[in-house]
Amino acid sequence: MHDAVWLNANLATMLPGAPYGAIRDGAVAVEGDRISWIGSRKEWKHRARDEHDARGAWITPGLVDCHTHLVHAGNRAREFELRLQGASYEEIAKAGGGIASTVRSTRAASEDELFLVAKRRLAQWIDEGTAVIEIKSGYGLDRDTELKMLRVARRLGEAIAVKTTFLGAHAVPEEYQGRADDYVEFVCEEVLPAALEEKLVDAVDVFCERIAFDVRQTTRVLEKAKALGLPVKLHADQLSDSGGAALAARHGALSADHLEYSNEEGIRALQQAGTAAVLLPGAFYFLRETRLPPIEALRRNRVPVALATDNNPGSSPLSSPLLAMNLACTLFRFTPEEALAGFTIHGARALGLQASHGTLEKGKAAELALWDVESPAELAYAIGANPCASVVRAGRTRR
Ligand code: DI6
Ligand code: FE
Repeated sequence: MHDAVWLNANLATMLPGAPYGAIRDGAVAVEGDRISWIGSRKEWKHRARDEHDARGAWITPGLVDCHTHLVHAGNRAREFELRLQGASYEEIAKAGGGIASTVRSTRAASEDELFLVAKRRLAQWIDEGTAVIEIKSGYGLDRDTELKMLRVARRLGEAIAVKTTFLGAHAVPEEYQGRADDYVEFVCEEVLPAALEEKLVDAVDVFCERIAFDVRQTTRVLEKAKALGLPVKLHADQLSDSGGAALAARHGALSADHLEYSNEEGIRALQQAGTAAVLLPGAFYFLRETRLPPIEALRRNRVPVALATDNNPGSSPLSSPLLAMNLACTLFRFTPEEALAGFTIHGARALGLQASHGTLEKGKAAELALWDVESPAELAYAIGANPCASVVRAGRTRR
């Protein structure tokens, strides 16, 4: 006896084979928090305590947003205005705005204030069928604020599954100006160990970029993370080619993110290391980038390509996974199927969750999104619509 079954549904399993791994007129059953049966309706000869009529909806795995800076205080609308008057993102950062300005707001906010704004923001992900969200630190840049951000991220785990990423090496804070190496030591020897001790860290990330940390400094943080037994990720080649993709691959990173300026060698290295690429069309759009990520090379080398919102106040104030899918199609020429794969099977892979999330398969987490659409391409097609009809979390209908 299964706990519940959804009948009269089309299933986008996202498994390779058919487009979207589709099973038309399918059935999916759950027991506890796992998928216990999936297949074609005709073969469903079992019983379940709850029978749901999905009314022809498409069911996908709950979405996975594998790269966000969701926990932060304040906003940067003023910088948006300045950029519209001609200032560049890098100029604003160098003049003490940018990340530093969000650091000031985030340090000033109490943990409860930070939790409330983040929770309000998070509602949109839940409404759009998200099952897992990754949340980075990196707007504290001191011990207490980094820990505060990570605690807030953990608390948000009541509403949705959260993976935390320590991004202490996001920028050099004002008090360490001109002493970037000392800051890197502080991050490695004080902040990261303290965060780990409170069990606040699932992975470690570094902003490897000419306005942030160079390859040597990045390597120091990645090696420390590995010595502590933590998986790593990397902000790589967003604004310039600093060999970030190859560096991520060399360290066996879960993912290398952004990649606008990555070269083919770096892409091949990702493939060989099994590192996922994460593309962030929100940042590309909002910064009006013109250099496209190497999408053909990623396809040719069969690198799993995840998509994410990169939600952050400076380069991607985007709070919609669905809109990110649309942007990937219009700006990067993704197919709608690639876009959905980016937020399911490949997004899960970028967080090391491929065994439990990202596809509809027996034994995987019972995290489902039901969509009022006639075809799954509609998810990436519409601009600003939300056809999510309901969400199943840990086997139970939550929305
Ligand atoms: N890359 C980005 O695009 C964001 N962080 C990063 O490492 C920008 C963060 C910000 O401007 O606040
Ligand atoms: Fe980012």
